[in-house]
Amino acid sequence: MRAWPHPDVPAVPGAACAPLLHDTASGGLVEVHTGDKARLYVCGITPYDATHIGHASTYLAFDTLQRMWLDAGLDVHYAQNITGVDDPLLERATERGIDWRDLADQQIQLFRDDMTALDVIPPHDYVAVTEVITPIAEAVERLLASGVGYRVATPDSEDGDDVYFDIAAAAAPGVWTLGSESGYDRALMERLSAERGGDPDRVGKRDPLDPLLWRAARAGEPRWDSVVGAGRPGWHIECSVIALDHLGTDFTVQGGGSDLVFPHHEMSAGHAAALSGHPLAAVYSHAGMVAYQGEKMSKSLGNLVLVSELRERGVDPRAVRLAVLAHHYRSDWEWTDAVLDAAIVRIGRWTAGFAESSSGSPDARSSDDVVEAVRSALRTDLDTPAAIEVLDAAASSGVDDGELVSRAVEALLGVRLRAR
Ligand code: 5CA
Ligand code: ZN
Repeated sequence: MRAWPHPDVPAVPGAACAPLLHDTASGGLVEVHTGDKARLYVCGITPYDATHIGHASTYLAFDTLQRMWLDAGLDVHYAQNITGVDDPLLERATERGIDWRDLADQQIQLFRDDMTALDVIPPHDYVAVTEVITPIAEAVERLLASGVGYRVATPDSEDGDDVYFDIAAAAAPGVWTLGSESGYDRALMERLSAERGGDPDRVGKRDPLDPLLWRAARAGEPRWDSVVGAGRPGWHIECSVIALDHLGTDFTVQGGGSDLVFPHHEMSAGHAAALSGHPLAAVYSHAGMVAYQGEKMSKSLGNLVLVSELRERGVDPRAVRLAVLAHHYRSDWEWTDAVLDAAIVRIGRWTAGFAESSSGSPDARSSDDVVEAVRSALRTDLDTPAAIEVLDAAASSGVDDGELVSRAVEALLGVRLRAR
């Protein structure tokens, strides 16, 4: 699938090194050992109500990570999926009386336009699940053959039975066992499984937490013929197969919002381990949830602030970006008009503060030092609020090389201050 255009990312002189990142699996900050390459997978949208500020915030978190890697001179390979067929998308299309494929196409295009406006670096591989049904079905077949997949009687389908993943059979200590990514206890897993697309009450499963690998076709639902029968893939196997096909095993970072820690990333890691014998990723990284009007911004609640609506209102996309970056990516925070207003003011101050070099002024700071302080803040788990604080202070005192600081702001925070 076509992604979107690559923004300019200027090179910044000076020494740079790759960031330390919080890893959900180990619970601490880790130095990601990458050699000269970094491989990143970030879970993409389910295209039925894109792009709200919560989505934008998650993609901006991993954009900051990628910018730090590029600054450190690493060769980055980034893959992202599109969950182009899934129950909520089908339900929304039915509600609106349109074909689910048309709804997905519209929303994917809106997402591309929003990511372009926000200067988010595109993935190299942008893959819709609908493009890779065959390799996914083949992976399910391999799991069935190895005894990690099993069929559950599905009387409401005329096309065979659903296939589930046997968590216990897949356990491989040191590679993956239930909880090795999330660290959650069983009670929490059961609650989250029920809330986030699982079906713990499905009769015939070996363990209530076993996730769906393949859904046998039901009347009126999208279906593909495949080696495991007619139907469509489960959710987690989609990301495992796309990630393995494009990045291989043991890639650097698996990312997404914290609502994906369980079951999605836990089970994606489990499926990948069962398919490959290796861990999916070295680090599991999660962005906090953005709320609006007191609750998590979500399509199902409908409390959305859409990037496209802000753009239509004439809001500067750079301000949207900076408003998001004013929050640490791992924190949960709330979008308000005040957050946006503060970012608009900040862009004005930075533009004025770094428009010229104030080398004659006694208070002017060394731009080299400012850039190093920004890098150092970002190096510690992508601390964008700390980087912004450094830049606020530098914009008020003046700097000896405004062009250098503007260049660093554009490269590392993705906010262009210089006129082209
Ligand atoms: N298609 C799946 C992932 S395979 C999915 O979760 N799609 S989504 O459209 O619901 O979300 C896209 C990304 O935005 C995910 O990484 C999700 O964790 C993140 N996200 C969703 N809501 C929020 C929110 N309120 N705040 C921060 N991130 C969010
Ligand atoms: Zn995913």
